[in-house]
Amino acid sequence: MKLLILLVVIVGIVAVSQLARIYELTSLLRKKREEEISFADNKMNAKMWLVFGVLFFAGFIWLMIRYGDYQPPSASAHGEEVDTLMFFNMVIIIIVFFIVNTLLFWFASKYYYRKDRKAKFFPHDNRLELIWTVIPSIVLAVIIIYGLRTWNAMTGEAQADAIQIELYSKQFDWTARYAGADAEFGLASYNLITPTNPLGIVTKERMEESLTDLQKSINKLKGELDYEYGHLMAEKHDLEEQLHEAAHGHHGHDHGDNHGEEHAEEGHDDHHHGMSEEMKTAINARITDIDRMLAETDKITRLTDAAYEAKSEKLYRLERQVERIAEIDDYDFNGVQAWEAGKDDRIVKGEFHIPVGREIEFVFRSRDVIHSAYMPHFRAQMNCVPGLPTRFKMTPTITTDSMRLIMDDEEFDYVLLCNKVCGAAHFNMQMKIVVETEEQYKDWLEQQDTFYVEEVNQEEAPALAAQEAPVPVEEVAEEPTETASLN
Ligand SMILES: [Cu+2]
Repeated sequence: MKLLILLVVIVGIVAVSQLARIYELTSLLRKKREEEISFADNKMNAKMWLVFGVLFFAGFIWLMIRYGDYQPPSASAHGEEVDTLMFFNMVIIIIVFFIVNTLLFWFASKYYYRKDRKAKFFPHDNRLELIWTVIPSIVLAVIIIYGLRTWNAMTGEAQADAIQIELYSKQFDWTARYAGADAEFGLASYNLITPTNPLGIVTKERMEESLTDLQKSINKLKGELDYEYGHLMAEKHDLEEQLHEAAHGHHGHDHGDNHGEEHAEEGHDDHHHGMSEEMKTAINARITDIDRMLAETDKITRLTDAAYEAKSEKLYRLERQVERIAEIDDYDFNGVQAWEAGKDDRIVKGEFHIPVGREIEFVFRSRDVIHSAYMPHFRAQMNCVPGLPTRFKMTPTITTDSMRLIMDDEEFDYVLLCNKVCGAAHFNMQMKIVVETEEQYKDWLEQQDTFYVEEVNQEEAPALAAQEAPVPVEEVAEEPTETASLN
């Protein structure tokens, strides 16, 4: 079908161009040059400019009336300000739009070509330059200052009693976390992510488990690198050369005793004329070691330079992870250790609830790529960046039930969307938001499991594990998000 349409279009273009060519050729016969346009033609064009201009404005006005009010009412305290800011900007843009386009159509129509008229040469005018530089500068400054003030008010510090909610994004869903009674989120580390602990919240058990796993991988890699045939042979060769050179240097020493003594006084003897006996013993011991290792044929690996490089890099990263986890050990929240703060955190998927009229402080994190948390009804949007927690505060002002009445839609629900094209299932990355009274909210929150129960009961709760696509720990941990460990 598409092919057919394409074919029709191509045939159409060919036909029109052929017609134009024929017209050109016949104009020769008619003794009239094709580019000679008559006064009547010009006059006609001038009129069409006006007609088109009027239709253009009419179309614009119709669109504004039909679709101008495209947003549902704002459901957050700061939303009103965002809408006012938007309205202010639109008014300025529309005024300029009408002025510029009126002049464009009107001038094009008025000054159509006439044989007896010559264009005026008007290269420069300081006053004009001044006017169209200064006025836009002032208008832009007003827009920017007004916008910045609104933005600063929206993103400023949250009140001390604001409810803390973390929105955690990954391809392709959202997880919400409530800080619990201590109003502190438990520390999370991407090194500790498992299918049952998708946010990587720190627990003592998980840390130990992770360290054991890491140590196993590290030992395996170290073995492969230590027993690499090419490197062992190169090292042996190098050591033998050193011994040989040392022997040679010692020989030369015999010929110049005085010279040697001078150097001995300066403490340079070893440096210049071979090595100490301990050094030789050490080198010989290493050579014996290498010979022994080379004999252990089952352990010997043979790696290309690239593979050796890649494995060394991997080893380095695993060792960094061990360091990072060790750092968590030292971390404390006002005297509470890292793995204690997370125990009362509540983790919810599918939908999350917030109370009307209370300030909510959102913290955003991302596991993989940049996502964008977008809550259109609350006029709220913030990027979720791997390794860089972001935040946003807002106060919902209309409950879901009230909004259903306002919208006259029984099915209406607030929604959290991803507003950054983040991959194949981006379109479906959403979470329902329920705004309700504080009592309803508290009841709902009470029913949500705390994180630690979840972790302990992980064998008894296969349903939760099944919800999450299993993420192999190593795969996630290998992502080069250097700053992602302690957020
Ligand atoms: Cu996304």
